[in-house]
Amino acid sequence: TWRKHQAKPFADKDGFQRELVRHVETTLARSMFNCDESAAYSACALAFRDRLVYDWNRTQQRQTLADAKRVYYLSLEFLMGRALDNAMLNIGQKDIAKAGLAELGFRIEDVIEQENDAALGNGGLGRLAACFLDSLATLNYPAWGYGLRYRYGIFKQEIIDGYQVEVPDYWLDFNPWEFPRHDVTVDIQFYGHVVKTTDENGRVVHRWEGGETVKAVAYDVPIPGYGTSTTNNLRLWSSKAASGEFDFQKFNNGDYESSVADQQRAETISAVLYPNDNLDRGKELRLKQQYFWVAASLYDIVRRFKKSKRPWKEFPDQVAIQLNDTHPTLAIVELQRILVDIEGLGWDEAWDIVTRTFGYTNHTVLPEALEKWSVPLVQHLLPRHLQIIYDINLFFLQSVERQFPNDRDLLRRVSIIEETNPKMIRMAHLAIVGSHKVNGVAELHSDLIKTTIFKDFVDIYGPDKFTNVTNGITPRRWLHQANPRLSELIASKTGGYGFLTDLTQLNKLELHVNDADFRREWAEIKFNNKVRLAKYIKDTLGIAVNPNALFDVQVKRIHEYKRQQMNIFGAIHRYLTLKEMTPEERAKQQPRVSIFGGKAAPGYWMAKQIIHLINAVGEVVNNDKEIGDLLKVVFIPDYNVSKAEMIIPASDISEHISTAGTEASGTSNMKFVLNGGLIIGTCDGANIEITREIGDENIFLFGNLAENVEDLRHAHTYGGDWTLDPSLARVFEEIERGTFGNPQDFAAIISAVRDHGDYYLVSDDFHSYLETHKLVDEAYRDKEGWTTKSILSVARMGFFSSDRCINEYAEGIWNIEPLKGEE
Ligand code: DL6
Repeated sequence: TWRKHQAKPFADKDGFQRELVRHVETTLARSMFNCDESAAYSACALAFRDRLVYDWNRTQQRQTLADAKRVYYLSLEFLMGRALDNAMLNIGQKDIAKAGLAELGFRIEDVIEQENDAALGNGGLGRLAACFLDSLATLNYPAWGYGLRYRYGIFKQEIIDGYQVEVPDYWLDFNPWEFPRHDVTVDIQFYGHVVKTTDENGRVVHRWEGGETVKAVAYDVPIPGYGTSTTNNLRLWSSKAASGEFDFQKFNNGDYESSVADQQRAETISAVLYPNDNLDRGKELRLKQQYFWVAASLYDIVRRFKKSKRPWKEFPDQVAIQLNDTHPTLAIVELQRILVDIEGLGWDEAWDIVTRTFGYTNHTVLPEALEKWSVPLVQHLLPRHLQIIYDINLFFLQSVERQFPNDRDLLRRVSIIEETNPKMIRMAHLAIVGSHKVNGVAELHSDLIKTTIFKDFVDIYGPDKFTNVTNGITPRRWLHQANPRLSELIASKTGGYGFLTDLTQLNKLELHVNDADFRREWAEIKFNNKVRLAKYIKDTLGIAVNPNALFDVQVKRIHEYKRQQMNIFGAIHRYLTLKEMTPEERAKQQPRVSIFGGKAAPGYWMAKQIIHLINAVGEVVNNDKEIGDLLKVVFIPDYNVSKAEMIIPASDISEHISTAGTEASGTSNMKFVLNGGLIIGTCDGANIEITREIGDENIFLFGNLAENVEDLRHAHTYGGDWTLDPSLARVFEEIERGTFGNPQDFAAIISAVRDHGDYYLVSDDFHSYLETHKLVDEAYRDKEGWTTKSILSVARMGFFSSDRCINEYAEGIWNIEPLKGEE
C-alpha cells in the first residue's frame, strides 16, 4: 500500500505550486506573504529534491538487487555549479516550474540566481568530473562519485584596485541538495606505528597501532540523469572528531578552549579546497585530506562488496575504481593494506586484485603539477602505507630488472621513490604500477605522455596499458541549460531534443545551413546572448560595451602556460595600432571587446600580476575617448560555473592559446564551439581534434607546434640569435613608459619573456597570433560567412559529448554495462 504514497512527478503547475507552498509553510515555516526570492528558491529546490529522492532510492535498490558491477569515480574535485536548473531540466519539468512560479509572482531566472555555486573544484579537472557524473547517470551506468565535502569551496575573487583579493566561499548556509548520513561513518587513523608479529599459522602480520582517529561522515548528493529515472549518488566525506563533540573532562575543568580544539583540528581536514590548479605544493594537510577521503571511500566500497559474500578474487568483476589524476593514488596502497593486513590475503593474490581494479587518468604533463610526497612525511602520517609502497616498489623494480637486466639508470628513472634529499614518492609512478589502464585526455596529450613522462613505462608494460579518452562535456548543461534558445532552435531543425542524448544528431543542422530564416534566428540568438552579457558588464562593472562589437573571450584559470599575458599584449598592440591611425582609418576597424575572467592561485604571484595588468590596461583603454567602442578590455571578477553559463553563449571568438604541448585537453574550447562561438587557438590539447571534426576553415589556428617547443626553448638559452618580436618590443616599450600605471608593477611579466628565456614562447608565437587576429577581424566582417562557420561547427561537434567519453571508459577501461529502470 505504501507505493501509492510515493512521490511522483508534478502532474501539472498546480501540483508543483502545492508542493512549493507546502515547503514554504512547513519546512521553512514562513508565510507565503513574506516569501521572497530566496525562500522561493529554497522551497522550489525542496520540491524538486523530493522528486529526485524517489528515483535515487529506487536506483540504489535496483543496482544492489542486480548485483551489477559499479564504477567508483574518485575525485578530489567536483565543480558542480548550481543544481536546481539542472534538476528541473533533467526531470523535464522546468516549464511547469516556470509557469507555477510566474503565477506566484516570481521569474524563474531570478529564483535560479539565488543558489550558491557548489564550487568544489579549481577548473577543468573538477568540471570534467561533474560532466562525467551527469553522463554516467544519463547513460544509466551504476556509478558513484566519491569526494570531499569542503566547507569552503574555491575562494571568491574580488578585484580591488585592479588586484585579485580572495574571499572565503562559505557555500553551505542552505544546501538542500545534500543528505547527511550520520549513520554512515568511518573511523580514519593517522600517525601511530607498525607492530610486526606472526599469527597462529606462523604468517607474518603487520598491525598499525596508536596515533589519532578522525571520523568521516557521509553526505550524499543525488545526481539525476537526463530523461531517465537513474539518479546516481555522489558521496562527499566530512571530517569530525572521533571522540564526539568536545572533551567533557577538560570542559568541566574550565578549559573550554582546549576542549573544542580536538574537534576543530579534526574538522580542518575537510574545511577547505586547495586552490591550486596544475600545481602541487606538498602540504601535510593536503596529504591528510587525500588519505582521509580515500580510506573512507574504500572502506565503504569494500563494505558494500562484502555484503555480496563473493570471494575476493571477484572484487574486480564487481568494482572499478577510476583515479581522477594522482590525488587518490593512496587508494591503491590502502586496498592492498586492507586485503593483506586485514583480510589476510597473500601479497600476490591481493596485488592482482588491486591492479585489476584501478584505472588512472593523467591530466597534465606540467612538471610542477606532478605530485610527489616526501618519504618522511608519509612515514610520519601513514607508517604502514610507506612500508607497503616500498614493497610495491621492490617487487616492481625486481620485475623490471628481470626484463631489462643491468639497466640501472632505467631502474632509477622508473622507481616510485626518487632518490633526492628528502626522498620523494612519485605518485604518478605508483598510479601506473597499481592500475591496469592509464589514459590521457586528448590525442596529443596521450601521445605526449607515452613519448615523454611515461616513456619508460611503455617500454616495460607495452603500449596497450596506455590509452586515450578524449574529454567531453555534457550538452545538457553546456547547451540546453546555458543556451535554451539555441537548444530550442536546434531541436526545431533536428526533429526534437534527441541531440541532447545523441549529440551526433547535430549533424542534421548541415542541411539547414542555407536556410535564411534559420540563419537569421541563429545570429539573433547570439546577439541576444551578447546583449545579456553586455547588460551584466554594465550593471556590475559600469563599463558600457557595444553588443555589435566582436566579443573576444578568454575565461579559464590564470596561468602562464595558458598565456593570458599574450592576449593582453595583443590587446595593447591593438590599442597602439588604433591610436596611430587617422580617424578615417579608425572608422574602418572592427570594434572589439576583450573579455577576461579567471582566478589565480593565491600563491601564484605572476598570475596575479597578469590579472593586474589586464585591469590596468582596461582602465586606460576603456576611458580613452578617442578609442570609444573600438576597443574595450573587461575583466569579469569571480569566474565560476554559473558565470560560464552566461559568458560562453555570448562569445564570438574565444582564446585557447596555450603553448603547444602544455594544455592536456581543455574543455571550455568544446563549450564555446558548441554554443556557436568560433575559436582561436594553438595546436594543443583537444583543439587539434576540434579542428579535425569541424574543418580547419572553421577555426583560427596559429603558433608553433609541440614538436618544436623544446628546440625553441633551447635556442632561447643557448642559440644566441634570439630576438624579441618587434611588435612585442613596442608593447613592452609602452608598458615601460608608464602608459598603464607604474611600470615596476609589470616588470616581472616583461622580463619573463625578454630576459628569462620566454619559457612559454610568447615572443615566438606573437607574430602569428597578431596575424591570425587580423584574419578573425576580416572573417567577422563577412557576417554571412561567419554564421556559416558557426552553424557548421556546431553541426560537427557530436564527438565532444561526455556521453561518448563515458561510453569509451565503460567499454575500454571499466567493463561495466548500463542498468536501466522501467521508465
Ligand atoms: O582533463 C581535464 C582538464 C584538462 O582539460 C586541462 O587541459 C588540464 O589542464 C586539467 N588538468 C589539471 C591537472 N591538475 N592536476 N592535478 O587540472 O585537466
